[in-house]
Formats: sequence, structure tokens, C-alpha cells
Amino acid sequence: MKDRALRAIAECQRIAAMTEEPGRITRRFLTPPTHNVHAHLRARMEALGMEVYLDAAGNLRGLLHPEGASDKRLILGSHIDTVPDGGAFDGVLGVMLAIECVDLVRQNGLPLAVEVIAFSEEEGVRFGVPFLGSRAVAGRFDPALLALKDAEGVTLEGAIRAYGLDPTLIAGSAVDDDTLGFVEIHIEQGPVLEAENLKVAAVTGIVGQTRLTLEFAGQANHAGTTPMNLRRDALAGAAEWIAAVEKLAKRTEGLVATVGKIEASPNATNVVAGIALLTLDARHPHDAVRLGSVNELIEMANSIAERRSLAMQCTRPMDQPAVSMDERLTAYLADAIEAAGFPPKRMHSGAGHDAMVMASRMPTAMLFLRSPGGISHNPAEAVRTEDVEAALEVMSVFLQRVAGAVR
Ligand code: HGY
Ligand code: MN
Ligand code: MN
Repeated sequence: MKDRALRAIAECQRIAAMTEEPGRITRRFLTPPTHNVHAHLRARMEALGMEVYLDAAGNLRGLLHPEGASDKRLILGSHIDTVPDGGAFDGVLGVMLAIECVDLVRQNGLPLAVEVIAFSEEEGVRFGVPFLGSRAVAGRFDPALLALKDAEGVTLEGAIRAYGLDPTLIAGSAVDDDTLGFVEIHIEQGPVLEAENLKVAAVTGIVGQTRLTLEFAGQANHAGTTPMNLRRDALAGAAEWIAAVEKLAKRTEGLVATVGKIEASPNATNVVAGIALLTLDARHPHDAVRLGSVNELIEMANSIAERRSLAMQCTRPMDQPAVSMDERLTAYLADAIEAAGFPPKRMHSGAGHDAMVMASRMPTAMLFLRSPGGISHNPAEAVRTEDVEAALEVMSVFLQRVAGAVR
């Protein structure tokens, strides 16, 4: 397994170089470097005898259907898009390990049909809405999303057509019912497994997530001549709200809330900002707490705006409920972890994943690997060879048991 682990890691590092920004790992939905990734993954999958195609949402999909295997297939995969200046393993490692799993099925002669999916878009960076690829596969793609625009004013529809795909065919990307379930292998992206010195864990559930965009609008004015009491400073209002976001999250058990993006206009040293655009990402294992906190934060934004004579507009591009993983499939995974000789750790995921969308369509489970330093969404993101090896040993047991159960 060590060779497989080393190969998977080397492949992630090779794919990391397929980036929009040389020297940094940035690969947004269907941007040009995605063609290189697709060509590389296609070659890998076709070499394993898989039938490979690109669906209308840009998901690259390969199917291995061994002689005599039932039509019910197991789906494995993860995403290949990244955050700006991201790490080499978030998403891509799950795709490379899915391909290694197909090779394990072949090598062990397992009568198990396996589909590998390299989801086109999970991070939501380019169009502000995540899970575009898995929404299409799960049959949950809302065509209204096609009108979304990126920072360059390109619509989602335009981006899909520019890639050579036909967005009118997206509904055809949805899976049929001939599936056993979906398993996503992914780095934990947090500190838990490292703190407990564990290599792998089965995921029990994924926290719910709300994304907001807010616009505070005041009056651009001269920084030198405008007295402090006569200002309608949008950036100062946004700053007051950002401090309130952090304060609320710190006093709400289990809530994480992040303002990760802010744009001031006209964004000049000597001009009081007339506009401040910012985003909120709020997450919690319990939907009632998340939704209550988000409503409280919107009220705070309104009262700050009122007191400062600012206008405040808020949009809500995403509300994703918390999702539990499938108990039966997760039990198979936890048993396989134990059978492979590792403590059967179970934990919830603070990060969002395509698995939370796929879970609306089929039994879904996730296998986590340790994130050294708990770092992710950062070029320092890493994995240990021994943990990748452990994940493959777990999956080898898991695949044999699933194949046996399907027979
Ligand atoms: O944001 C997330 O949780 C994931 O990494 N897309
Ligand atoms: Mn990510
Ligand atoms: Mn990810």
C-alpha cells in the first residue's frame, strides 16, 4: 500500500501545478487548468479499463463494471477545484484515492461496480455558491444558478459553454437509482485527529452552513475635510459588524462565523469608503442555532447601519442544513477501520463536502485522514504517507466487505 500512497501524494503534487496562478494553487470552476487535470485523470482512469466521460456540469466520471458484478455501483470521489492559494490535498486526494480503490477492486478481482467522480466545483469560489458539481449529480441543480456571475462578469452558463459543455443537459448528469451509496475520502482539515494522534476516522455528520453577502452603503467623501461626526463611513460600519460577528461566535458554543472577504469602494487611502461589500460563512452542527445566530447577525447589521445612517443590503446565496452520514455505510467504514487495525474513531466534520449534497440522494459516508498541524485552505496543507497508507488499507477491507454484501 505504501507505493499506492506515495503515488497518490505525488499525483496531488503534480495536479497542484495545474493552477491559474503559477506559484500558488488556485483552480476555480472550469478555469483553463481544469482541462489539464481532466486529461490527466482521464488517462489514469482509462488505463484501468474505466469508461470515462465529462458530464454537462463539468464532473469527470469513470465507471469500472467488472464481469459478473451487479449493476448496483458504489460511487467514490471528491472535488478538483480549490480555494485561492489553497493546498494540494483538499479534494484532489479523495479523487486519487478513489482511483487507487478502483485498482484495488481490479487487483483483488472484486465483483463490485465502482464509479469515480471528480466533482467540478465544491468550494463556491468562482460563483459564490458551492457544490455545483455534486448538485448536478444529486439531481439538485437549480437552473436559476446559471445566471450567477463571476468577478469578471462571466455567467455560470457562459463558463460551462466556454469549457465546451452544454448547460441545457445538466439535468442528465443526475444519478439513477442503481447506486449502493457514495463514499468520500477527505483530509480532516482540522486539529482533532492530530490532537488524538489518530490516522483516520469515520465521519458521523457534517455541520450546516449559511453564506451571506452584505453591502453597507454610506457616502464616499474627502478623508481630510470630512469631520468625524459628519461621515457615513461604510467601511467603519462593516468593521463594527465584523467585530460583532466574532464576539457572537465566541460566546455561542459550537458556532463558527467568518468574514473572509471584504471589498471597499472606492478603496483609496484618502477617501472615506462609500461602499463595503463583505461575506459571512456561519456553521454549526445544529441548524436551529446556526439559523438563530445568522438572524441575530443580520439584525445587528441593520441596527449598525441605522445608527450610522448607512444603507444595508443582504443576500443569502446558500443555506445548507447539517447532514448525518448513513448509519449502515458508516458502520461498515468504522468496522473496516477497526479490522485494518486502527481505533474506530468517529467524528463530525466542521468542513463542508460534496458528501453533504450526495447524502440527499443516496447512502453516504466519509473517511477522514489526519491533517498535520490542522492546517487547510492554505499552501501548508499536508498529509502523512502513513495516513494515506492507512486510508487505503481501510478502503481495501471496506471494498471487500461491500463486494461480499452485494453479491
Ligand atoms: O468550506 C468548506 O468547508 C469546504 O472546504 N469547501
Ligand atoms: Mn475546501
Ligand atoms: Mn474539500
